[in-house]
Amino acid sequence: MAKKATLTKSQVKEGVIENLRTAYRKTIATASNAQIYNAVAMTIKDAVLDNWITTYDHYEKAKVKTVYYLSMEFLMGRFMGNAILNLALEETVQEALDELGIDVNLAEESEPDPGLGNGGLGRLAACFLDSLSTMGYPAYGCGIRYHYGIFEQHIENGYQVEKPDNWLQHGDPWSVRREEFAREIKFGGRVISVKNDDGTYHFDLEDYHSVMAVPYDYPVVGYKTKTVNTLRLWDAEPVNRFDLQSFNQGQYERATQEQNLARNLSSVLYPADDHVSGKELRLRQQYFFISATIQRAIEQFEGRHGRCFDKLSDYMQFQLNDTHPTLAVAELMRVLLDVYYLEWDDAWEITRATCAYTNHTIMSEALEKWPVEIFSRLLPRIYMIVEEINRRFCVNLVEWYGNDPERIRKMAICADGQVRMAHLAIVGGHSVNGVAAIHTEILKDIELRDFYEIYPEKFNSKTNGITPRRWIAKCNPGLSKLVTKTLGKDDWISDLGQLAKLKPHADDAGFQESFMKVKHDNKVALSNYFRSEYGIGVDPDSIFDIQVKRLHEYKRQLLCIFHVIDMYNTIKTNPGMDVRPRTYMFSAKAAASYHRAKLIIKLINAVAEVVNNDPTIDGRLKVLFLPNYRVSLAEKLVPAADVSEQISTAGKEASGTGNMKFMLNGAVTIGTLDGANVEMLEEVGDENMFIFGMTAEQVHSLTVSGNYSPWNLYNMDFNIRNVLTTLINGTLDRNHDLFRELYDAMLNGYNGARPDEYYVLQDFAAYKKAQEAVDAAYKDPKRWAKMAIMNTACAGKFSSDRTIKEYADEIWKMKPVKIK
Ligand code: 26V
Repeated sequence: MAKKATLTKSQVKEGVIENLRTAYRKTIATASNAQIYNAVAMTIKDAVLDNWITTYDHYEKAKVKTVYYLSMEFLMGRFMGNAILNLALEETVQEALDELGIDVNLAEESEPDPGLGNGGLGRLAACFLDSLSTMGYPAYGCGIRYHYGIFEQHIENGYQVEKPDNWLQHGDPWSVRREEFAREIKFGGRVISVKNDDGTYHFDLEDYHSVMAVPYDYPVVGYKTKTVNTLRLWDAEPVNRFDLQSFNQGQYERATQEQNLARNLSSVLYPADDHVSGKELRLRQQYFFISATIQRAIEQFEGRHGRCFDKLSDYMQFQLNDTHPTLAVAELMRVLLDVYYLEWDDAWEITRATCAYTNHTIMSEALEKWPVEIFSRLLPRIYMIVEEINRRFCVNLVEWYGNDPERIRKMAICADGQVRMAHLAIVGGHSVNGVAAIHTEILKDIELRDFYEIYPEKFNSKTNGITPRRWIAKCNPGLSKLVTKTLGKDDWISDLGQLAKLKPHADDAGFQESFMKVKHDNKVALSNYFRSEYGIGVDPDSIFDIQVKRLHEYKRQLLCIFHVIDMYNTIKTNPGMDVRPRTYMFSAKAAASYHRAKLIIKLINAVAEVVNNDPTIDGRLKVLFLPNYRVSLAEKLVPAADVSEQISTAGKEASGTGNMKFMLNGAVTIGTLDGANVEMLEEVGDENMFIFGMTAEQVHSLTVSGNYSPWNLYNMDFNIRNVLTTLINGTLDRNHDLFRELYDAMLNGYNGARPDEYYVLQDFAAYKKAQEAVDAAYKDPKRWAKMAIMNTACAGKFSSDRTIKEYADEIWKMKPVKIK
């Protein structure tokens, strides 16, 4: 069909009918929902293609500086609704589909939710891409086209059960396969030196195995702009599919081996974000997408600028999303040394000026370290380069500090039989950033202190953000309409600071009423969804209290469920108690191998079972565990929340981004002084947020002192004792022993861990008090409405547009580019 930058209603209609006909041999009457979705998606993608091409023609001609956001994870969420919003086609598509008798919602709900990430880190990458395009920064997101994303979570008998997520099953209408950019990626083998014409040498590999990396490009459409950037996901294919000869020459075994290598490589996302397992396949995945990305980027540079590699960093920046893409440092060195024959010192200077590293966690279990044995066998040339980087770095350390073996062992890139990726990323780049102010301070003061001492100029902070397109405009049309009506225009969607203009309306009775009506409508919509999806009813007049995020001990889902148990106990002994009815909603995936996290899921379900079926509770408490937390579920929950639970042990949550989504949508936060909560408090003020618990400093000194004794709390605090007893007295399970592990973990420590490592009991009393304050505030509708409005009004800082501008100004030194 005709390709135009924007679509008319009749073009949408024709496109859908035509795509159904040509792709599926179907009509609207006979097509399945998935087919209809695909046909609509293809129509919308068609409308994007011209701008996509124009954008890259312009980038090529103007030789623009480009950022490569390198990430193992992109948790994009559904494409279609977002593309329709950003193209300003909502009404057109709605009307066209209405006239065709297609339900837009049904079409949108038929899109699989691509779960190519674990949690915050992957979702942040997706929000960043939206902001990059919206603000006009030339950018690529580069990652892996996993055939299976994060597992689908089912709950069976209260337990998490993982099922494969076959998101590509019905096709992939947003991607364009770019076979012309396929590149060979080499693993294993032996390093050999090869004589150059001028008598010098360079290194190469022989007897290696290889796979082809084939890029699939996905459009990233800017909001109401012409810019369309690219998310480039690399898929692995066997080399012999391109080179049938090796097959014919009887190298059957080798060919099958390489088939398998390819099949495994891009098959599945590693579904754990809590610890590193040192699995070889993950290292393979990392080198696979990094080598492909770097090879292609350097070729593109050469095409535009020739071999003036001393200017490389003026034209491209590689942002490393955590340590997962850190091989970029060594791979860029390899290409400059072995392909273009640069001198080490020149290559090193260029590499350091081009790479920048973002740290997303201070949980030491999640720091990536690779056994030298695996690393050197799988990537022998890369390992040589890393060793040389390490050797030179250690020589520098001796120059700076004298011969101090302990310091060298602590700071080296290779030590104790391991390659430490964070050290490589810090040494091999020009920037190290944390993702919220408090997080960066902890990195500088504690976690990365030694490195801060030698490279203070590299350290900087970039508080995370979320894209207002998906996280209010798309997911909360009611609130968006109200904001637009109140501010007169809708340009706040790409200039979120303007929400501050709502502040004067926070006391206005009329505005309060409209605002709370939107919230109530969203709660009703969510209740209806629960009824149709799970067959459960919830009271939209109850407080919607929501904790959704990965399941981790440090995030303290336990604290929240302990409070529910405490409320339950309290109402049971005090049946006339006057509390606002509350619906507690949890949703969280646990890493498949994280036993404790899975037990906590079982506990939440066990509490739900008891509380929801106890007639004395009489609707005052309700507990839901919503299976399969994912972006599209978050989009339904966030607009309906009254209370947002952000209750991690202070000092442990690097930033959090769910906290920002809830704030933006007018939920009030109950939270600790952790991550970005600290900055949310600065924006919204303590009269509009419920802050409780120990500070990061207090947590740190209590830990260092070794003086924490949960038994004292148990003995002194009746409520705590009662909660813990409930875990083992048969209330929650008949055999009494299911939750004894949690009981022991709290009081005695379990399997060598410290008792109550995350200070759930220590913060319990403060949390309970804060929850009482929540209850009291909710009883006063005007006060609550004002708080809710102020949260939305003060959320402007947390737009990822602001974050990206800071990265561009301070790290990448880039300017936006206008596409005409
Ligand atoms: C670590 C690992 C370890 C090895 C196995 C696979 C894997 C996958 C992911 C990770 C890193 C998890 C780090 C992460 O998601 N951090 C979150 O980043 C958010 C965005 O900056 C931030 O808001 C959250 O506070 C932080 O927990």
